[in-house]
Amino acid sequence: MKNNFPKDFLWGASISAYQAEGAIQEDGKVLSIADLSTRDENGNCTNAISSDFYHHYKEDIRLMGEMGAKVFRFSLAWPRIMPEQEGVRNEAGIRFYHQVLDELEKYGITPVVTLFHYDLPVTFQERYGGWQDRRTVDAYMAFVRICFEEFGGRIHHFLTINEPDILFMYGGHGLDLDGRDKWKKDRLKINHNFALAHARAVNLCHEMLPDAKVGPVFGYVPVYAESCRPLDKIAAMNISERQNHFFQELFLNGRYVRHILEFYGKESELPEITEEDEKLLRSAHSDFIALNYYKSDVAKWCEEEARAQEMQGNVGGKKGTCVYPKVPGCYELCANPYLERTDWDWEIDPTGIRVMLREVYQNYYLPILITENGVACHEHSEGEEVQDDARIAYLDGHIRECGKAIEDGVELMGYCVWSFLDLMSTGHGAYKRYGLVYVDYETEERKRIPKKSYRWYKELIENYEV
Ligand code: BGP
Repeated sequence: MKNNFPKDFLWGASISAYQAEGAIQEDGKVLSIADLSTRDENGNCTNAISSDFYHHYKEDIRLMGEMGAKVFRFSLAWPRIMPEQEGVRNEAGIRFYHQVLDELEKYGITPVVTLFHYDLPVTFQERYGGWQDRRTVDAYMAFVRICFEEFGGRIHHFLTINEPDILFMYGGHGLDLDGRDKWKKDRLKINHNFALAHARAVNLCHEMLPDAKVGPVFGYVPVYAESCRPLDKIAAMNISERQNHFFQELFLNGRYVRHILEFYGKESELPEITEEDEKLLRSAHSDFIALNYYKSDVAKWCEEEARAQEMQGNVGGKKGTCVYPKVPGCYELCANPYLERTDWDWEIDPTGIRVMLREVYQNYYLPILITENGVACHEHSEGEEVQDDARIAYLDGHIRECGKAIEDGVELMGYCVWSFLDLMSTGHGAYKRYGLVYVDYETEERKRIPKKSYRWYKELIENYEV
């Protein structure tokens, strides 16, 4: 393989706090709305222990160090750091992250940190009613200020809000605790408040930490037209503008794409956008763009007279159970005959990551960090190494395409596998496994067993080092 990767390329892996830490009510941490939305059929929090990174971080970071990781992307849990009140710190939570940073330093691993990965504390949810209320933005900023004050000397890469675009498209993670209809009505307001929170965090970071870099995280899904029929191209543009471009313009250029705002405004209440908001949104200049990539979509034209169909994701991991959406007069999605799919019906498309990198780079010309890329599999181990050749093939294919994108001229800073270890999936439970390291959920001690892909990635990082 041709080595296009620069010497200082950030090879690494990702997790998020609520999906990996467990200890959800320990040492002063309160529940988050994401904790509430991940209950099993008996009503128990399935991420109560999860991979238990909270108690295993030393072992996990040692494994990361031994793998040769240069970067670790994780999130700081707001309900651990500022659980109850604006500005009131939970010292135990803060200490935990200092200890994580100590371990990372030991192995020379750079932290890249998400400030919000879905875990709004229930305390603030109850007080303000959630992200649809602007007071939640102020509360987030109080949390962000604590993070900058406390960790600013040790963390130099911050991410503001994880995947506002995917949150808008699919909801979940506690955003729809009051029902799907209510969330649908509120989602433009929620998104507007995410954008304000993002802009304020970017500006505060530049003000308090002039040497740090800060940016948004998008979950990008490139879209192909099903055929060269001109209307299929329009359909592909329609969905791509609605799920990708709309959010990038808002978060990166501070600009609402008006006709898409109006499109979504047909079923959601429009947010109040003051002149001050507009000024603020335009004033925030990100230093880099973080992108999460898993799959691509295919779109074709959907006739006006067709019946609308909501997307029904495959949550059970049984191939072929996903139902594609139809939006009459706009687009419909369909299967890609050229691509295999995962058991959760996500298209496996290495070229798509190159498409994404080029599309985003040519619009914004900012350095890009891949903060998530990986594949979920059904896996089981009785103590032996999991032979996850499918994951190796997936990662290998995607990394090769990243190399080609660099050749195409994209400034790519680094690449993080989702996920370093098995953890709670955002919508599909703990048994949708993504990790390079297997976690045995059946045993109390949550035994770690590096998979074959861990060994493979370690070798890759070694060989790529110039
Ligand atoms: C991204 C999220 C991650 C992660 C990933 C996989 O959208 O940022 O938190 O979970 O998707 O998704 P899932 O867990 O639903 O398979």
